[in-house]
Amino acid sequence: MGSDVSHDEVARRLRRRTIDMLWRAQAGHPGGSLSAAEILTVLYFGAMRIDPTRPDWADRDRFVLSKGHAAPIYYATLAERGYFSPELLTTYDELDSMLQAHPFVGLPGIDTCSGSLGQGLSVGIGMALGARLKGSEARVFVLLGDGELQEGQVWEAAMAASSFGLDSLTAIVDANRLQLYGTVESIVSLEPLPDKWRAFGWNVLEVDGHDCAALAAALCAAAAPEITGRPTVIIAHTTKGKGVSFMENSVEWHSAAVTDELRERALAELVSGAAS
Ligand SMILES: Cc1ncc(C[n+]2csc(CCOP(=O)(O)OP(=O)(O)O)c2C)c(N)n1
Repeated sequence: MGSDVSHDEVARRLRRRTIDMLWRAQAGHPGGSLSAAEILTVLYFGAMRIDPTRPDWADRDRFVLSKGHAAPIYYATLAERGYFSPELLTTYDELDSMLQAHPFVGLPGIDTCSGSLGQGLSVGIGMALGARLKGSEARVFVLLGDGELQEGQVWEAAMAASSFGLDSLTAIVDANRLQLYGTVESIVSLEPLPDKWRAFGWNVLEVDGHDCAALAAALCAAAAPEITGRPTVIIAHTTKGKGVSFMENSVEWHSAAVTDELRERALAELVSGAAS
């Protein structure tokens, strides 16, 4: 990690910054931001080969936040990693801010726009093919929501990625079991999800998406030399709203405004680690 701060502590800081951004803006997506805290921490403070002082470095690893509505925790991660000042986070969702509700290129560290669900894996394929053409060893990581997997384009991309033998591509599914309207299972079932990815030619790993060591090990395994010619998907089992008790497993907190009182409660829990 390059510092003595633990991954868990970084994830907690990202959650606190996220709550503050959402409170200030009185808008945004808490649940799907909080579920991804450890995933982003392990990527940006361990797995990815990046240099925040050179965001345009040609051989950097690439990240695509396909579930673009989780922008707040993404911005918090980039700030925490040193791409820009954390002060900029106070402008989240303001008119003319670089930190819009969904990511767009222009902010240091962001390689692609996102927000329209279903498209990010296709973008990641393009990045991985581009790196291959240039002889670059850059790896590409794409974070998808499980509700997002209900978009057909994801499966077209999944088919293409294995057909192209893109072993430099890793998809991570933030499998928090909820989407906007309810449980993923009750709306359009994805099961058996690991078998589906396998049938599409992918190497499949499953982990507890809040266990930083397990996530780090899975990301390492995805890059192992024996995984040749196949992309890897990591199905990360997570809790929507993780870290704030009243947001956990709550579809109401997919998108909702954080009041002054709830901000205080959330921040207090994120100091003490009161939620499960
Ligand atoms: C193409 C498209 N349709 C609808 C939406 C609106 N939308 C935003 S978030 C969301 C639910 C996504 O669920 P999931 O992928 O599980 O995300 P998470 O639970 O991790 O927040 C929807 C339908 C969108 N952004 N893009």
